[in-house]
Amino acid sequence: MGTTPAQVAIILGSDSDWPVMQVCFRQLRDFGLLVTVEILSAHRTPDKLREFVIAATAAGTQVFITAAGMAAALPGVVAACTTRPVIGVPLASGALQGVDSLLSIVQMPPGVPVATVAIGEAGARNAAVLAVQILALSDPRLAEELQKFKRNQVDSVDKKNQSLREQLGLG
Ligand code: RP5
Repeated sequence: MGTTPAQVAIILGSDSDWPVMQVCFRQLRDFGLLVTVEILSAHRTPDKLREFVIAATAAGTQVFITAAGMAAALPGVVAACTTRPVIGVPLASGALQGVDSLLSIVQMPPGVPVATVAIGEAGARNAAVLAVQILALSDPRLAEELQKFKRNQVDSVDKKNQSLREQLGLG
């Protein structure tokens, strides 16, 4: 990490998670956030994972976004090592196509929450938006950007609605 700490740290269990999670990274960057990405595994590199989370928390990282597939211990371990909010993205790798990961991430014991989003790309995108919503509580610029984001979604659906109705001859 450089001298300015990342506001959001994305932690991936494996490089194989990146193709889905890059959408999360891009969405955070589009909101103008300082973001870092690390590949660290709860099972394969447990000591390094713990060291990173403790150091990033001390440096000022405000939200952790964690993504893993299969028996996904990563989000829970990160939540065990920090008091900052942790968002978990279940990924569809392995025979159970993400259901294993979803249950591993969402079923945290009381006192150690992980905000769990949908499996795969929808979850990756929502993890970024949720992180922005958390940070926007104390950042008026981000709060305004979120308003624009919502307005853009409304405009996009309006256009699709109009286009479909025209195709169907409904005016
Ligand atoms: C998890 O196991 C990773 O997050 C990944 O989704 C899955 C498979 O990892 P690789 O074998 O592709 O490294 O820990």
